[in-house]
Amino acid sequence: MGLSHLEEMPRSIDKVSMHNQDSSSTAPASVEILIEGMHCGSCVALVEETLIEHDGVSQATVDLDAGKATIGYDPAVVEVATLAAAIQEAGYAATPAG
Ligand SMILES: [Cu+2]
Repeated sequence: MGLSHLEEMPRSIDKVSMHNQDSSSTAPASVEILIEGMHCGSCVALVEETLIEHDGVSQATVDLDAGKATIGYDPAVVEVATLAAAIQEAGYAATPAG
């Protein structure tokens, strides 16, 4: 009697997660943006801060040697072009990779 209720719960949770991609909640995406003009740790910190504080960005890692930022973001909230523009406003050339 009580057992059948317990068995139903995990199944309904599975259904919810399977349909997540179709619904309004978008899965987080990752993008790389090539950055020119960074020359020290302050530049890296500035770009990271610019990205992380931006709406829709959950994660940002900037590699000074490679000259690129790896960004975790929500495509439903912000576009890559907007993130590149934010980097440019901070004073660096930014080109989305791919
Ligand atoms: Cu610098």
